[in-house]
Amino acid sequence: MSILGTRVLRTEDPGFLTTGGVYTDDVVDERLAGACHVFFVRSPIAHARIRSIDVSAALRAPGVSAAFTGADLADLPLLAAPMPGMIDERMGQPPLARDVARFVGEPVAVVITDDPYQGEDAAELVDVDYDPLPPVIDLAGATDGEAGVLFPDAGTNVAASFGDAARLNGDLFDGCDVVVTRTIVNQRVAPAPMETRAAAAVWGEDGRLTAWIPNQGAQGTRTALADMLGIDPADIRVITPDVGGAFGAKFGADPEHAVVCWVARRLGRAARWAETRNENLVAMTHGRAQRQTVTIGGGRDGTVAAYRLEILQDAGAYARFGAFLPALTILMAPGPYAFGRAEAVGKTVVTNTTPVGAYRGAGRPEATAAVERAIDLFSAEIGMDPADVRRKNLLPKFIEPHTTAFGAVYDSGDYAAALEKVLAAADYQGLREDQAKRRAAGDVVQLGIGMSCYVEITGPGMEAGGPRENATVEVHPDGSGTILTGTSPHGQGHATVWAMLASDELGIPVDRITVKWGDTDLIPEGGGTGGSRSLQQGGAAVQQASRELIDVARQRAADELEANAADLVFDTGRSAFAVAGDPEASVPLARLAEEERLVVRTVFTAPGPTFPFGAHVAVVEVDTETGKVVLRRIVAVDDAGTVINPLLAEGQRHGGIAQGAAQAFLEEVIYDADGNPLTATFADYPFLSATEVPSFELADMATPTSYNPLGAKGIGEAGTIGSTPAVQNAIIDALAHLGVRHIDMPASPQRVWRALQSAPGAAAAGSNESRDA
Ligand code: MCN
Repeated sequence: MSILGTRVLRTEDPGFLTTGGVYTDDVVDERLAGACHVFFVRSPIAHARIRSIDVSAALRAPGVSAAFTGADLADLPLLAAPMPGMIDERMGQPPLARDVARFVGEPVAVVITDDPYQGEDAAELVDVDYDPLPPVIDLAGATDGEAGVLFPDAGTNVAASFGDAARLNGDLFDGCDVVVTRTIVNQRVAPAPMETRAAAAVWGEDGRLTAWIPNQGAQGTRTALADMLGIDPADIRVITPDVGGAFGAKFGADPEHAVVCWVARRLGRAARWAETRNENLVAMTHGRAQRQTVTIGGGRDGTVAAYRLEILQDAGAYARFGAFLPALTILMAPGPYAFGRAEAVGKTVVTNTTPVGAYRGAGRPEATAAVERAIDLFSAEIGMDPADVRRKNLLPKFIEPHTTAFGAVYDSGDYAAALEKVLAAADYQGLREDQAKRRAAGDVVQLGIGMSCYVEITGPGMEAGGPRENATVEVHPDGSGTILTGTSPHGQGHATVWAMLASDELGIPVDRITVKWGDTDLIPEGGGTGGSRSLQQGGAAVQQASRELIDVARQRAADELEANAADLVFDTGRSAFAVAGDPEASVPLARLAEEERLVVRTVFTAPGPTFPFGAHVAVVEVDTETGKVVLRRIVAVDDAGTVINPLLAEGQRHGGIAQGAAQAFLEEVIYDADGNPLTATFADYPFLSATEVPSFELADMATPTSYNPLGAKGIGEAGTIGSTPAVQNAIIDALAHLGVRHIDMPASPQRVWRALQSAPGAAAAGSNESRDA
């Protein structure tokens, strides 16, 4: 019987729960003996010319062996956005600031000490003469360049444009009874992984670099390091220790990682670095950071005729992956809806804030948040139940690929079924009745019901011929197995699921299969883990390699049993080949590995990305006197095709939902007008904890994809995408009867309270005027 689809417990957990993980800062290796420690001196000013840096006092401090500034690393290339041609490459990030510091937290120098704790004191003795320049913090100011042009060579603050805003269709909303438009904020958030960034680096006598770095794919980290150090990737070995969360922000490598490697080479000594939480909050890339203008129009019967999305993306101080996010948002702009007409454009600008990068969902949650808010605004305007408006506009079920106006090819979907399922699971009718009672009674604490429908893209790939991943499967003479994978789990449980997939084919118990990743000398190629690509590509590769291994073994078994290969059956129960009709004539798989290694490496290529979808309902209580929001329920349908391990898939949904809900009502990175971060500690950044969320109610739905033999789509980001707009819509819904139409995220008590203060009181939803905070 197949174990696929069963709740196999995570094989990773006994280790984590007993001896604990080995994170980069814990790595013990003789090559790292006597390592020096790197501490970064970071700019306290958002925008300043660096007149001079004097490290002499720091060099006299206890334990300090060296100090370096941007001038020492002036030969190294800039860290550019990974999309050449699309993003202005002059806006790349130097390893250490050269003449200009561009955000609070930007590394401007390093001090090198013998003891890790000496660095912070010594760094204070580095005397940097800053000549403050006017900062550009506000997005609107950044666009027109009035506040200043941050990269004079570029002559503009615009790092990238997606579509031509000047050529938007002036007739798009012709014939609509109702048109609603609003600018909404998809605020900047911090990834805040439990393990902050770190690195350990040493150069061998052969001139090769070995670097231990927490990352989402050692191969991508190797490429990024090679680019930043200007050396051949073949001269780098990246090793990935345990990773304590990444959420998109540990893809590739950051300037700090390159600096640590550079220091190790320069000093001929191993070097280590582990950042503080404060550094992590100001210097690791942030996520989201979009200002969106949605316009939606249609008939009073609820049919949406036209939708427009205009995106202004904050890239932060340097154009890194964040600069590219609008492209993903535009791709998914109409979501699961069959709008008659739709258009979307985007523009990315640089500001004097922390660079923006990928954060769980990267561009797709922003698309969903925009369209789901637009649908609710439209529903309120025409006075129709938002569930009915969604019902009217969702694409009908399809099993053959559907191409959208934005060029996305949705593989399969049944969006209306997901919506009906979640409404039934939530008892939507009952909730509305409860809400009506509280409204009639004028309760201080009102009930809000919000929903979202979404479709997202997982496993996107730039590779010609289709996204792909490799796997190597080996069976050993003792009956155990080893898998090498190009994916890079950091909480997703690939060790368990990849072993399940091989076990299912080979009949080797899960606990006798070792899964390895994250060493570029052992596994030179791999796409890593991001974009929820791993199962549909990496897992599919493991299954394919296992099947190919059985083919190789079959021939060996035929020779051994002096039988025809076609007459052999493989019995997974015994992990052995037997002659059909003569089970006594058999040979175990393990024996076939005795004389010659039984190993297969394969590459699985997908025809394209897959498009998971779902629908969420959130129920909140909002205190109309204090503005406090309590999240009471989240009911979620997340259809990721065939689920291979429900325990892991549910874990991903739980984590994703919590993160997404946190964006709706808690988390936000805030800067003051001078670009000083006001959320640089966990006392100020309201990181979500278990106390703020209820137990989630997960309903099952599985529409298999034909894009891989597993039938699986990605689940790693789904929770984040569906939950944010559901919670935001619920909070606004709680106050809709008072005339509140919109509250920007996060719907903090202050924002909710302010929205209430400016609400027209008893004005019915459906008035022509929109209200917000
Ligand atoms: N799975 C399944 N059936 C499916 C889909 C997935 O059983 N139909 C299982 C997979 O086998 C795997 C897990 O669910 O064990 C997630 O698989 P997948 O959807 O392929 O996503 P990835 O493994 O590629 O994970 C990436 C995704 C992303 S992009 C971010 S960001 C994210 C996330 O995963 N960051 C995380 N989840 C995280 N979880 C933790 N603990 N930490 C992070 O940093």
